[in-house]
This record gives sequence, structure tokens and C-alpha cells, in this order.
Amino acid sequence: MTQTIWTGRRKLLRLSLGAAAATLLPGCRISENETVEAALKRVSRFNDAAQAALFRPQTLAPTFSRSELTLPFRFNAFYSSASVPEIDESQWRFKVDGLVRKPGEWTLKELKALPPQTEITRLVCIEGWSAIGQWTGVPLSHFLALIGADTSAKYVAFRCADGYYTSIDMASALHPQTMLAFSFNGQDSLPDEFGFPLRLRIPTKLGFKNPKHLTGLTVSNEFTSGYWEDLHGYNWFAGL
Ligand SMILES: Nc1nc2c(c(=O)[nH]1)N[C@H]1C(S)=C(S)[C@@H](COP(=O)(O)O)O[C@H]1N2
Ligand SMILES: [Mo]
Repeated sequence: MTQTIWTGRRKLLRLSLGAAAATLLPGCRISENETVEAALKRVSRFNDAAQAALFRPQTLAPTFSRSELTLPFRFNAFYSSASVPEIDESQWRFKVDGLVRKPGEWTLKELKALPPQTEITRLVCIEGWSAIGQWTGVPLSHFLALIGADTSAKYVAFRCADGYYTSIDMASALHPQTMLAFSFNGQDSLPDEFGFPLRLRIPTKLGFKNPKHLTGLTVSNEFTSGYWEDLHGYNWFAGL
């Protein structure tokens, strides 16, 4: 649950809150009936709340110029690049449900017809590497407005064609740089390995919060976690 120590006030504050969670929270003593794992999960959820409280909705992640693009870009998934799903665009739909006034399905063509935004940002993987890329897509805040999402709901959860899943807090979903990306480095579409046909691009969070090959989203007040969060106990908020 402890974050890497970076420079910057927010990061240090976050670290100290994490430490406070471990040592000072009255309810944080591990009882005989609780496994260490369950206790750590509880501390990590406290850390989620601390990060959410410290999140500044208008503070932008750094952006870069075309000359700074990482070429070739780096692939990562819970499988090798040989096993990347091949998705047939004619069959693919993006399904939206949950606390939205207009649940339904979107084709890639419909999504690409929405006013796009382009950003060159850094994707930071928890495994210790980062890469700079250019993504184009529809700002998630705009898309949520279009589907009549209840933006007072707590979470937006995403599901993917390869079984991957994760969810994010609403404040991060509404951040101006958060987008449903459908193109990469100026190409017409996302390359297969980088998430065709649609991925979440959220430069204020770690790479594993950027699901590829999206098939749908759910707006909800119920907490659902994510693939790596469930499997390896990665911190759910995962802010940068
Ligand atoms: N559908 C899906 N999305 C995913 C993953 C995955 O395995 N499946 N891996 C995540 C991880 S851990 C990272 S670091 C980034 C990597 O994205 P990239 O291949 O564009 O570098 O995708 C994220 N999104
Ligand atoms: Mo990652």
C-alpha cells in the first residue's frame, strides 16, 4: 500500500497517510479472526480513500511533443503479444448500462463520430517501465454526459474482450484528460496489441487502470475491483 517516494508535496502527503493507515487507524489492529491479507486489503481501501481525497480534478498529467514518442511503444497484458484478441469491428459493440438514462450499444463508427481529443501522455506500468504515446478519443466526461450518466454515482466499471476488468472513481472518470481512445500515434485505429477497438486512456493513473479491448462500461455505486487488484492486491485507486 505504500507508494514510491517521489518528489512533490502530494506524493509525500499520500505516503504519510498510507503510513498513518498502517499505524494509527484505531480499527486497524489485526484481530485473530482476520488474515494478514484481509487486513492489508482494508489498509489499501483506506489508501484509496486518502488518494481520492487528495485527487485534484483539474490538475493535468504532463503532456509531451511528438518528438518524445516512445517508438516502438511497449506492449503489456496478462498474456503475450501472440495472444492478443482479434476483434471483428462489424460484430463489436460498446455496451453501456447501470446508472445511465440511455443504456445501449455503440458501434466504433458512432464513437469515432463524436468530437475527438488528442493527448500525448506517459503510460506508467507498475512493473517499472513507462512509455509516451499519443491517443485520440472521446473525453469520457463528454461520453458520460451523452449517455445521461448519473455523475454523482461513485464508480465507472469497465469490462474487456479478454476478460480483463477494472473500475475507477467518478472524479477520475470526469478528469479532462480521461478518454475512451480509439486511435494511437495518429493512426486511423488502435493497433490490435494496444487495445483495438477501444481502450480507456487515463494518464492520472497507472497502466493497469487503462483497460484495452473494451466491451462495455457500468456506472454504479457498488464497488467492484479489477483484475490485478483482485489477483495481486494492487491498490485500486492507483493514482500517479
Ligand atoms: N484488456 C486488457 N487491458 C489491459 C491489460 C490487459 O492485460 N488486458 N493490461 C494493463 C496493463 S498492466 C498495462 S501496463 C497496460 C499496457 O498497455 P499497452 O499495451 O498499450 O502498453 O494495459 C492495461 N490494460
Ligand atoms: Mo501494467
